[in-house]
Amino acid sequence: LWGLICLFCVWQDGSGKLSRVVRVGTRKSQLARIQTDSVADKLKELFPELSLEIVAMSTLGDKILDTALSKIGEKSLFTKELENALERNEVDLVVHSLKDLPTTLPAGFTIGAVLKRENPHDAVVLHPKHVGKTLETLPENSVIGTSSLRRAAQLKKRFSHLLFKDIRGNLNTRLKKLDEKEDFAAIILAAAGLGRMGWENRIGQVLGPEDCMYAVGQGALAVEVRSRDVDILEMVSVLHDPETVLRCIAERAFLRHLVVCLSVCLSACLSVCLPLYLTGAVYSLDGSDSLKETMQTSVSSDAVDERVQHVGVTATRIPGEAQDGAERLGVDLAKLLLSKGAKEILTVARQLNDAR
Ligand code: DPM
Repeated sequence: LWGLICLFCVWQDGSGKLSRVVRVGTRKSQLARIQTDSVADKLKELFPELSLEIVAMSTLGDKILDTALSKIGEKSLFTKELENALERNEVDLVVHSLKDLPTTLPAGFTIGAVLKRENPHDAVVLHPKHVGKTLETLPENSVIGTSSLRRAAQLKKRFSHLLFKDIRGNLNTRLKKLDEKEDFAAIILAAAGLGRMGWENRIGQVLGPEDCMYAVGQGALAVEVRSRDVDILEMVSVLHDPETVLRCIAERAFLRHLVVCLSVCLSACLSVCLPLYLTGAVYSLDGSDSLKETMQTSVSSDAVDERVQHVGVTATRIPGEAQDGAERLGVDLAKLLLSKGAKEILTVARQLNDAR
């Protein structure tokens, strides 16, 4: 392993000095920069001789700020430009939130590292005048800002005294819209993103799975690389957190199976623990129709490394058998929900959302 890494790091230039610059692509938002810097710092710690350069770029998702996310739809909105830069060799790796990465990556790319998951839950950020309240105690007809169909569907059903409206923009923009106007009583954001921004103190309430199940991959960072770039793949693979990898393979397999079967782009939601228990659910847009099931598998782990992708993830250091088991769990759970009518719920949800 070290032989390989050093071969890659030690690149002789004309002057005989060590120089191999690894370029790291990122979006320009503050959250994206923080996430990228945290991964770059870890790489520098593990490979002190490595020279890293951060390349920041805007993506389509950053430019279209006035349309509901669910309308402009594709998850690749935030990742396409970065993948183009990877393809053109302008950058060597890209740091993403795993939940923003489609479950099927374009050919030639793979997720070379999934880092240890932070708090995967969603959180309520309250307007300053409502501090101390919860979703339950907010006044009748209070407006909650979220562009996530997943969050709105679950919360509408549970907190029927509240109204839900789209809110767009990066985290800084959203907090500003919340604090400086009277449009929203609260907004819903991922606890992980708030934590990375240093805004934990704005969290009024963390939503457990009984209130709002989190999205596939939420709270974990992923490093996307060219799948043929064995040196970079080998280098970033030390960042993998085995438990997070297995959980996220199960989650992504679940979502991919639903998406492939239905060709819908709706988030399904779930939570996992080891030994792998996977709870998955699908919801109609207003949450009135839903299906939720839990399945489990024991992930045995004796098999050897292999460079096989599991829902886009390459994790050579994690036993292939365990990854297979996690992927099967996700697919089986999706099949179970489909057999109980998930297809009908998601098809209607999709039609209604398209017509909004
Ligand atoms: C995806 C969704 C959202 C992001 C949809 C969902 C939230 C959109 C919104 C797929 N990507 O979760 O149902 O609130 O309008 C995103 C955030 C993070 C990664 C911000 C957030 C940070 C947390 C993480 C946007 N992507 O969800 O509050 O790394 O998991």
